[in-house]
Amino acid sequence: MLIRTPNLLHPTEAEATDEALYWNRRAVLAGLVAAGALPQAAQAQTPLPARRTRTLDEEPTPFDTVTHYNNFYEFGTGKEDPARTAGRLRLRPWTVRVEGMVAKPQTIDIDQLIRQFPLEERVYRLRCVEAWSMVIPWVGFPLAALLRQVEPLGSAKFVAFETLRDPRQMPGQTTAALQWPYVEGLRLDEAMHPLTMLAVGLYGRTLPAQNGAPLRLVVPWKYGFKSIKSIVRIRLLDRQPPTSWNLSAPNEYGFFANVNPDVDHPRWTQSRERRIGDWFPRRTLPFNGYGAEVAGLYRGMNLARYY
Ligand SMILES: Nc1nc2c(c(=O)[nH]1)N[C@H]1C(S)=C(S)[C@@H](COP(=O)(O)O)O[C@H]1N2
Ligand SMILES: [Mo]
Repeated sequence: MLIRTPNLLHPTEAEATDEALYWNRRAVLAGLVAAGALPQAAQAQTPLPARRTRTLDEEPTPFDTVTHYNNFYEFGTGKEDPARTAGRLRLRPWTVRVEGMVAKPQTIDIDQLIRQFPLEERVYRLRCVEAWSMVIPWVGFPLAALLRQVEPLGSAKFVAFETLRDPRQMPGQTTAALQWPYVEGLRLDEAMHPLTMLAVGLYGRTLPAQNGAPLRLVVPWKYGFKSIKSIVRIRLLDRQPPTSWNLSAPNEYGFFANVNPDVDHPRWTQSRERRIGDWFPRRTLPFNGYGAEVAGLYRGMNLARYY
């Protein structure tokens, strides 16, 4: 029996074989779903053709790790809980309401959304506030494309995001781990930045439930908790919205949450991180390595105060 240490070592040949078996199993599952033998929630991920527009000079984290080491408190606080329990999330039908200070509020069906914008594959680093990181090939489109479509009013200055709230599908919501629903927010200029994306897939396929299916935010220069999963509502506001981790521990998690090696978390350093799969830690980069593109958004701001 293979002793699995996927978080410490690069995948071995045995693990690669495991992955082939895994995909084979997914094909069997897809057949069962087609035959109506399984609920929708257990559906296999379907291919999502996308043009690669951004790559990284770093090895992507293996699919198996990306989908079995997750933070998704709606499905438990353990890293391996979401992979086991998120299958009960019903992914269809799914709509996203975009509203607030916009000229054209809209309720959009997820499949319409996927067809509407050209899909891109972008390989980004994801840096969790807990000082680990991964490299993930996301599939999605710029959030700006969706926001432009609803025509933000001049008064709109912030964007608020909300995850589904349904304790029957999300057992973690029967606990007080956080206030529910999970909420996040960005300044409008951050939301409109070309690096900010709405992801609908990873590794060339629709998102697994545990990674935030069917639609999640990805903001690569911020700590992972800003990248809210399973979004049902997007609101444009004139005021800074509350955000889940800031509500839970305001002295530990700020609204901006820009990756910053110079501002330590009160209980641990942010100057280093461990890439999942690596043995040795590496130095954390300002803005997670995206500073050349985004530092200008914060010119003149004291980033130790606005953490
Ligand atoms: N709704 C919701 N979104 C969430 C979270 C969560 O608990 N609930 N966790 C966040 C945190 S802390 C991180 S690091 C990333 C993890 O994304 P991943 O599991 O796809 O790597 O999701 C973020 N989005
Ligand atoms: Mo995180």
